[in-house]
Amino acid sequence: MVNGDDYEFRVSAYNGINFQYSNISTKWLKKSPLNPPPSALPVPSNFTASTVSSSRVNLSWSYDSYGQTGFTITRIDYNNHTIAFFEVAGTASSFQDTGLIPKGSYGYKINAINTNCDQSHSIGNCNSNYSSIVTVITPTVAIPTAPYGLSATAASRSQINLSWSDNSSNETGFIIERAVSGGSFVKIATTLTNATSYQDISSLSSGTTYQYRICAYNGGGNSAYSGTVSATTHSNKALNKTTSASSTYSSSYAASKGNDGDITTRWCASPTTIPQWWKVDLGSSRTISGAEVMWQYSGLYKYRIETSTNNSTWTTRADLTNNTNTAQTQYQSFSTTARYVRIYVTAVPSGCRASLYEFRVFGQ
Ligand SMILES: [Ca+2]
Repeated sequence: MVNGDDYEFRVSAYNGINFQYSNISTKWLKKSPLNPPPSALPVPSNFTASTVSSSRVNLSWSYDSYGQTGFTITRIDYNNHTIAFFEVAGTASSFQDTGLIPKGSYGYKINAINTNCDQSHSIGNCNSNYSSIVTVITPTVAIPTAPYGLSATAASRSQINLSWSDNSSNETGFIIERAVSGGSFVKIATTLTNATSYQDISSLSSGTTYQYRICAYNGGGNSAYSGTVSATTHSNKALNKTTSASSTYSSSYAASKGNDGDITTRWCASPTTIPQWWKVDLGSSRTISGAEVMWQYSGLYKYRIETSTNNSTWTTRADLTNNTNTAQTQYQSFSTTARYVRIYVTAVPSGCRASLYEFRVFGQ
């Protein structure tokens, strides 16, 4: 006999002369489930619940592939009454329950289901038993409202300033997150209550675009994120731009060697006498946040960094004529808008000429 086929039966008595059939009785074989699970579905394991905020609980569990089509999750109250019911895909291993209230007491249980299983003719293995109930209590404090209006502005080659609007009255502070080139966001700082700005000076590279997002936080959890914004740190605007100098030792030490991006080539003045100067035309008016010189030697160079908008009137932006720093590379921070930048050398180490490997002007 074949599973599910119909069969008819009749009987008769006989004595070798006459016989007569009984009525026909139709019977069928009991159908097994159409797509029965290979065996009874086991109960999901490692079922845990953890509070994320005063309104959200994260659930997770472990399950291999047993032919399940989904899981049902039941939220229950402290009287073991079901107050919500969720069904998730058979491939899921986590679920976020939202819309909860602060200081709420919740319990959860889960089971695996197989909706392909023929329930009407089940041999009893369609769904697994329920897991044990796990319980949580959400934090007392309501999560803060998300900040808005986040903006990011590059202030220099190594600083980006953030500002935003505080939209919550119960935050402990704000969490600042940063990403580079579409990478993952990483928390870089937390602020105090009511903060509306932050200066990021943590290991930024020049000419690099950074993305930022922020959220408010308190004991109840984190708010939603603000929108994502980005800013690019100032880059070297002097690279390969037109240069000139007070004198040149030889064509091998031309003024253009001072901004060719090569730290093995340098400008060198002709005489050992000072003063000497080297300047660059940025090509157009630029917002400038600082300049960096890499001298030929570590030693005591004294100098001024000057800017001009017309190549004739010069304004001192950094006065190092009383310099005591003997580092080979020196960065000076200043803020202006100009097209021409000049380094005016007033003293060099004994026996040396005015000579620099690279001069960089950082701006937008
Ligand atoms: Ca060079």
